Amino acid sequence: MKLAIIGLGYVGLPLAVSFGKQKVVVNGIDLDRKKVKMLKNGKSYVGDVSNKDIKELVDFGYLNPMSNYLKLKDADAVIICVPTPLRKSREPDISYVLSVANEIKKYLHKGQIIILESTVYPGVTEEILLPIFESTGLKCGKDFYLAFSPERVDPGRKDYTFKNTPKIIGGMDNESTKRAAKIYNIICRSVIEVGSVRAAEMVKLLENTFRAVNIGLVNEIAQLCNKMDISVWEVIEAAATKPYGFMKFVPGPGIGGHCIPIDPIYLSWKAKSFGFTTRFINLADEINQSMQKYVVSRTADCLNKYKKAINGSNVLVLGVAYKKDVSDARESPAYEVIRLFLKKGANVTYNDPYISDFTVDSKKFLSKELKKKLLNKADCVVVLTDHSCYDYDFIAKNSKVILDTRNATKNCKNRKNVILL
Ligand code: SAJ
Repeated sequence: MKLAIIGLGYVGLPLAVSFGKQKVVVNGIDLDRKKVKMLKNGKSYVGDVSNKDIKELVDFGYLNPMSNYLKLKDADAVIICVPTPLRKSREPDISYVLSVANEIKKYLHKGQIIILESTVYPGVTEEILLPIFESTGLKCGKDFYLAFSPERVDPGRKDYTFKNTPKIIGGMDNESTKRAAKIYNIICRSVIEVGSVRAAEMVKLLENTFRAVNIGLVNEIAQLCNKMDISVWEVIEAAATKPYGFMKFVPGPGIGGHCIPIDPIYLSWKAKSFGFTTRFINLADEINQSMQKYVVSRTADCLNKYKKAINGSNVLVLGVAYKKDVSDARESPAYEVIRLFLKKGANVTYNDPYISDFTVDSKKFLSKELKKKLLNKADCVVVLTDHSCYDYDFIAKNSKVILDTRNATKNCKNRKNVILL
């Protein structure tokens, strides 16, 4: 089978590698020529994919990186993994999906199956992609096939892979569903067919809304516990001992990444067209976004202990990636936290071993080497991302005061100067 994967990012590249390892010839298409060049040189830019994997697959011809769509003409299957961000207005932006669909249409041929993996609101596959493809005169379910399959990639996670993570498939018709399932059976141990393409689109949104709402819940509880002088971290650890009926989520500076902060908004936006207000999603979004301001106010409390104001203080931020052990800063809460610190007159520096530079409102910061001097100079150290590679004993020993927003210092011997979110 000749497979084309469009969009070689955090989802598309690992997917291409998984198929390539099963000896499927994958034409990987990405408009970012820098990415294509790196792949051709056997280099990976995604943490979960090694250079060795890329080099071997490219050398053996199982992964052919390219920046044009010509190979679609002989692709049996096309999987779309392009970004679906939000616009500034916080409305869904499916422009990448649309432009790719209009390219696919030029090469659409009998027997081809198109599968959308990019997270969208229910209806995009049926109401937008289907008409584009059928405008060629080809009929879905007879001449070509169309399905949706939500991506379930969790960057940085090692225990769950494509193989052992069940894959949801929803096709426009039975034949489309069956053909899509056949493709994913090559790399996934379990393929779950749902009754419609809209159900499959909704599955992803429920999964990620579930996370956003539960993170919003613990973030609210964290703020309440602080007022009640209770350690929310201790309470969550204890609640997590319950072997059933509880799932652990932890507070933090807010939610980042290209999924959790965005996918629920796709759903709340679509719900409006049904005259429906998704109150849980809106409330979770409000609380999760309020955490950045909360981090800054807690930093003010820390500085207050030393009779200092944020204005004029040296604040060192540790970690700007959206979550630990990843090099991705998309939608990271660090942007708003640093923006607020700057607005209040703090002198901000940061360190993130995964992210060498970080721009906030056109002010470009470079990651400073984490030396004793840098820690000593800070009036307050704020741990925003709990990277595993940090030496938290070293940090605790050499900092005046630390606001730890992730309980990253939980194993430190001496935490007298640590204040938890
Ligand atoms: N976060 C918290 N508290 C938590 C869990 C997460 O504050 O208890 C924060 C993280 O720091 C991060 C954000 O929320 O800023 C999202 O974290 P996440 O663990 O949900 O990680 P993601 O965004 O990488 O979620 C990925 C998603 N997949 C992709 O990114 C391609 C999502 O589809 C998965 O549902 C999720 O992994 C997963 O299931 O772990």
